[in-house]
Amino acid sequence: MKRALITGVTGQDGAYLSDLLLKKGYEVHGIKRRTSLFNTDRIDHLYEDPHINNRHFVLHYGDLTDSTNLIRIIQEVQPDEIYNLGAMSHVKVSFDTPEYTANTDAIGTLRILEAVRLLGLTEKTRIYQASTSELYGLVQEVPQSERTPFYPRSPYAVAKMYGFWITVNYREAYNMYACNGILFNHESPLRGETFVTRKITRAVAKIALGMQDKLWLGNLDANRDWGHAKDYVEAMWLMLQQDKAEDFVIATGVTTPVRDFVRMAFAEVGVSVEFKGEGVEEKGYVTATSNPDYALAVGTEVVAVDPRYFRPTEVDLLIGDPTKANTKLGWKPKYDLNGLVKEMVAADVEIFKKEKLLHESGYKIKNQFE
Ligand code: NDP
Ligand code: GDR
Repeated sequence: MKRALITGVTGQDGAYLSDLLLKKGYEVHGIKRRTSLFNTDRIDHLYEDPHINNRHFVLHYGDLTDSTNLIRIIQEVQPDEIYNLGAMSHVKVSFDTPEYTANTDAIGTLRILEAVRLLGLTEKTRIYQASTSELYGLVQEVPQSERTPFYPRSPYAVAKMYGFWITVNYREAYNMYACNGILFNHESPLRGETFVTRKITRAVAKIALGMQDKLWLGNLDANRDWGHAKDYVEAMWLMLQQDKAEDFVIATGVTTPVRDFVRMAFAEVGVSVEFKGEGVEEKGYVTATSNPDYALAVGTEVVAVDPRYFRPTEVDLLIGDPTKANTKLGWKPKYDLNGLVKEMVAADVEIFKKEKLLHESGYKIKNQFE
């Protein structure tokens, strides 16, 4: 039985990857942080009682900023594969916490590689590093491939650039099986609530159900190559099953502006939205509704721009070229953007329908101590 260790197991990708590896018969170990509230919502369905023998899913407390702890866990687990998914992963927040972001995302990657080297596991343990399309930053060429030069545009991307190159360096210097997946944006119903797609699908559900008036967004002109996280964790696994460690771009090859994602999400609840105005004055209005369950008045303003969500330096256009992954890994995404939006909106409508029902039955969801 193969043993995998996942950092960032409580995150979106950690949850989908754990699921995938368990289905493939792996013993999966995950590193989770100690937090004052439970942070295991996404993986609770995989939990196994610690009192049973031969568990297939084991969690360890740890943090990418603590070398001693990483060394101890890696020594204990002796993993065949490490997936380094843990990170301060929010681009906008990285401008507020640049030093912490560098410590976790850049030096954290070094700590993993160095632990494997110090423990003499370089021949046994294969390493996947979660690199990102944010490395491309200021547009140098489109579509972006493994050969496109990097120009990072945030403390997050600069930290991830160190992670990328230190992974390449350990591969070359110590002959380790270590590789980078340069993954473009990937989303799902498990996506963190402050990333733009999930922020949109949650707001669309709440607006349709009469629980929110308006969605405030930042840059509507940004273009992203959005895929489904389920497809992308499959690519991570494939990258560690090859004869030789290499770096791969994982993307759909289709790019879409944030504004169109908003339209597509509203369309899922039968609401047509059109945008008028420019820059911070741009607004989205309801132009028609086709589902009587979600009747909003034509002309209602449902989207507006708040410059608070602008970034000091932005990444305007991402569109990936996944040819190498298609040909060498045989990887092709199963989801398209329509399928992704449909699944995300449906999941959020379910969540807020339940919340609304509880509220209408007299249960207080928030402010329970008022
Ligand atoms: P999430 O933000 O959903 O998850 C991040 C995970 O990292 C969480 O489990 C989080 O723990 C953990 N974490 C944060 N800080 C630390 C730390 N100091 N020590 C240990 N763990 C920590 O990210 P995703 O699942 O979306 O992304 C996975 C990885 O892939 C990240 O490295 C991200 O930067 C990268 N990436 C993501 C892309 C995407 O579109 N999703 C695209 C390209 C790259 P907690 O739950 O406690 O917060
Ligand atoms: P990104 O994802 O920065 O690409 O990083 P995010 O969803 O945060 O932003 C995408 C684009 O949407 C614009 N935007 C907004 N973004 C947020 N979060 N909130 C808003 O209100 C809003 N309005 C407009 C942003 O300016 C941006 O252009 C994600 C993360 O998962 C990274 O960890 C990962 O490396 C990259 O994807 C690939």
